[in-house]
Amino acid sequence: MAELILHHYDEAPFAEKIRLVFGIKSLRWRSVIQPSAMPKPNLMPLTGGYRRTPVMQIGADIYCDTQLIAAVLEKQFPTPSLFPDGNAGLGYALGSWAHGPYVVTSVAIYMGSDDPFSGGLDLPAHFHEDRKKMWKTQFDTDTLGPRLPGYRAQLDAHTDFINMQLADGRPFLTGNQPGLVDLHAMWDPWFLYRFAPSEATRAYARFPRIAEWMARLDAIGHGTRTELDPAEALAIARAAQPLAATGIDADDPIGIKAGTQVCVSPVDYAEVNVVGELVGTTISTVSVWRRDPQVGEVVVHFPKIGYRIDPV
Ligand SMILES: N[C@@H](CCC(=O)N[C@@H](CS)C(=O)NCC(=O)O)C(=O)O
Repeated sequence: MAELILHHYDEAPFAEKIRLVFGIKSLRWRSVIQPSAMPKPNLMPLTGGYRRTPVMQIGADIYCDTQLIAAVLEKQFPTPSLFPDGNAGLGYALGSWAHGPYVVTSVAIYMGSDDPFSGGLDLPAHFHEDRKKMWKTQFDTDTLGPRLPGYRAQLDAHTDFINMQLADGRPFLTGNQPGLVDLHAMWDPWFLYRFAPSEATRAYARFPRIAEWMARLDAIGHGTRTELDPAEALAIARAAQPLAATGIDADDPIGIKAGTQVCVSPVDYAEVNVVGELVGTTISTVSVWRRDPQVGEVVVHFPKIGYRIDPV
């Protein structure tokens, strides 16, 4: 199999989720650092416009969204499993909680707090404006101020779920081993401690088990990471052929024929039309073929949950 390449940046909490998957499974992977805000000239040729982080590349196959990336890695590298308690369906389903109300709450707190750079991270000057535009489907950043107490109350209620799981002294949320449920749940503390530390202190200081659990997750590490130049990643895609098309799932209710030009877009935020030829669907994924002058033929894969598929 071609190398696993992760397009990411160190500060991205969604990327941390996948770095921890690499850690849990002790995988070797190549790290391509992409900008934390637009423009992303070395990513667009691969994704056709999708800008979110992370993106996983295996040769000329491009996997968008951590829901799909985690599922692909679980399939290719089943042990140790991301579902140590065996509840894969529940583990994947919790992604819709994590990526929806849970994450949006913390991002709103960060965006609405007085100083968006309070975490002292090395962010570009236009980061706040970039994120304001990106999150506009979920909230209007300029009017968040008076709503912050409400968002903080929401966050505390979500945090309480985590605390409940840890209350019996177990090391990880589903038992003795870490899994995808931990990675869904760690997003908000991981993000807030880095991007809005005073908000993190307010939210988590009274839950000492959360800091202990975060330290255990941190100790997992990221597997074996070696850096790769973005231009080399583009060259790898150019030299590779995408996997053979799987065709349309026999029970697919979308009713679009293989070979049709379609556009795929996230529906929650950072909407963009990735245009290509529909080459495959499964019950949970959609794949589009594209040709790009810089990378030749690539297939871009998305999960169906959280994405819209329309004929062009
Ligand atoms: N549902 C997506 C969300 C990814 C996401 O929102 N990532 C953040 C970074 S942690 C992002 O894309 N920020 C804007 C950017 O990196 O351009 C996933 O699970 O991968």
